[in-house]
Amino acid sequence: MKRHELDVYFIMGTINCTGDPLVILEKALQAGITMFQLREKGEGALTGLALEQFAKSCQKLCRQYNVPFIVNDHVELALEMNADGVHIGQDDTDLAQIRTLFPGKCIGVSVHSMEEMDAAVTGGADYVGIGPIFETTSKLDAKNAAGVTFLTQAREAYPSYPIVAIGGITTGDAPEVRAAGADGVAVISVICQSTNIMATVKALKNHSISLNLN
Ligand code: TZP
Ligand code: MG
Repeated sequence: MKRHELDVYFIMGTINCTGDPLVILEKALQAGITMFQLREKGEGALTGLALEQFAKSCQKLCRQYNVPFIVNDHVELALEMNADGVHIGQDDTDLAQIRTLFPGKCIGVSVHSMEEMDAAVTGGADYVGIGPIFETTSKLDAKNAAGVTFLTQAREAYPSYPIVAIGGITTGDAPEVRAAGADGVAVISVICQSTNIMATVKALKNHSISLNLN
């Protein structure tokens, strides 16, 4: 994968949204998110057919905007609907198995230590997610906010490996997180709760990349 695809990585599930999730997703796509992850979990999350239908609607929107559609955890669903990739945590299906199931697809792994990072890289992950950088209310079982210490170490150890930072990131913190080594920011609430998604996504973007590309 290209590192700039991680620039503004929007993650969402229906329980993160007070308004219509598909309207929020489409606004985020129009505003220029570079990657999308469907993370449908927690109390009240969709399951079964309702989940499948919602996932298909999200995938269709992402295709319209040419943005990769990644599925969190639901490996079978991701396979069945030919998603662009999956994102897994340390407690999920083994990376080696996932790599075999998804040849050529994008696989993201959440890591919290150098040991986990080394294992993800050698196991064939396409990118890693590092966090939570700051306090978050979007993940009930999140570890304590870790700041940018490990993110900085990970970047030093892997100078050109795709890394996205996650957890409590707002428009104001994005530059600090990038300066510490992240290729991009993965966010839930700052977009889901935004009253101006266009402005929020623009503010989250890496302005030096956009300046170079335009
Ligand atoms: N993993 C670590 S923190 C987090 C996840 C999924 C939640 C990020 O959400 P928010 O609202 O951007 O803090
Ligand atoms: Mg998981």
